Amino acid sequence: MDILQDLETRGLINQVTDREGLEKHLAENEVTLYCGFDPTADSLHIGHLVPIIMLKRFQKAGHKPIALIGGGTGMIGDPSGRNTERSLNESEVVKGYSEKIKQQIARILEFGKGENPVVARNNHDWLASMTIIDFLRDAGKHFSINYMLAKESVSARIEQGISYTEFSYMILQSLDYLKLYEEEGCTLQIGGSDQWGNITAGMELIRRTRKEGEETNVFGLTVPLITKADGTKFGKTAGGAIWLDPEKTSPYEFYQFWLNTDDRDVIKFLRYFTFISEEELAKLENEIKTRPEKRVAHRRLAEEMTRMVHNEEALKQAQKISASLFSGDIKELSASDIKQGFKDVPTFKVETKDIGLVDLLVQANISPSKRQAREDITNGAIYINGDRQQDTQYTLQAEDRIEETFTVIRRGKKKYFLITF
Ligand code: 545
Repeated sequence: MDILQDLETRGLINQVTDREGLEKHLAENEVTLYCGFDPTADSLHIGHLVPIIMLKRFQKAGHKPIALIGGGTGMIGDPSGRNTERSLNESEVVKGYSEKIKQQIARILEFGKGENPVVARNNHDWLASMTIIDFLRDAGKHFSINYMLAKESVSARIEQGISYTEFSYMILQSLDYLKLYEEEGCTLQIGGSDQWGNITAGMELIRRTRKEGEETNVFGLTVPLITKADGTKFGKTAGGAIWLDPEKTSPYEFYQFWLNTDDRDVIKFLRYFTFISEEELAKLENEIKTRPEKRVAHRRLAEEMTRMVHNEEALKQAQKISASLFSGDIKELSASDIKQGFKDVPTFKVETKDIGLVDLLVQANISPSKRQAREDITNGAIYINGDRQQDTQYTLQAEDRIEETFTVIRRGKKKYFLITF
């Protein structure tokens, strides 16, 4: 199947500048394409995944993707899709973010690996050294104010206000497309739907800088915004965004996020984020209909995503933690597993290691009073690291400290508490 057809079937095309022309172009050429990422934060989140994976789809289809890190544009800030002016970051900060984001994209796209490897570029390399005179003469002349004002990214901000800095952003992104067109033969730029204006501005600049009669064959394509069946925003949880950085969102939390996808969204997300064929998707869809309790499709989604963004080892760990927490049998968990799995569990630090269980339950707010604590213990509601403890005289032992660090107390079926020393 040709790549555009595949993208369409997956629902991955929002807008494309010339559908027929692009189809022909892709059929006849090894096309160089790019997508840009501005280092405006220290990590990407799952809202950035669709265009990254899209680059991989083109690579698999034999084309040549470039991941562009916006080390230059990240110093300015894209007004697209935002209703307020951004605050500027120091260049050292932008540099630090660039490195982190590049690493995250590298994990997914495996820079330099395989037949037609994905390459990374950084627009700081050409934008930072451009002089203001050249900018105004060579780029600015090709943009009429009317054209720029008509762009959604600008017109949406006229009332609120927009600085000259952000107003000029589209010219910088256009210069990138021109640069990559001239130096790498790049003829396709992709991005989220918020990037349509910037992408088409770049195409315009390429056309205007050609010699008389010179043909241009450049294209733009955007991916849709991800929507959810329940109408809430994709990728946001009570705890905030789902980050790609394992320090910000642990692989276990990441795995759980996908596992908890609404039944109605699972197949759509598998289509968007994985390379699973329509044939196999039909089987997974059937699983949801016939054996929903098995959660085969949910598991597959969580598995594919965790493996792609993190790695096999992180996936195995996330699965192990999930299984232990589900069954309540946590004996096999290491301190590192516990740190991930019990991140949101109430934590209490004890002063004395050999504290009596009753005192511990009260001090850690697990039971409201000593009387209740004793009752909880004798009733069999209290578990230490997964083992029921019914002795009210029990004192914590060295063996109760997992790797000298944690003790997990469970009250009843599901209430977990973490004790540190
Ligand atoms: C810069 C120079 C270019 C081409 C593109 C750019 C970046 C572009 C932009 N893109 C967004 C972005 O988000 C921050 C990521 C790191 C924290 O602002 N002007 O950089 C997002 N993009 C991916 C998708 C997007 C877009 O990276 O295009 O739509 C989100 O899905 O918002 O020459």
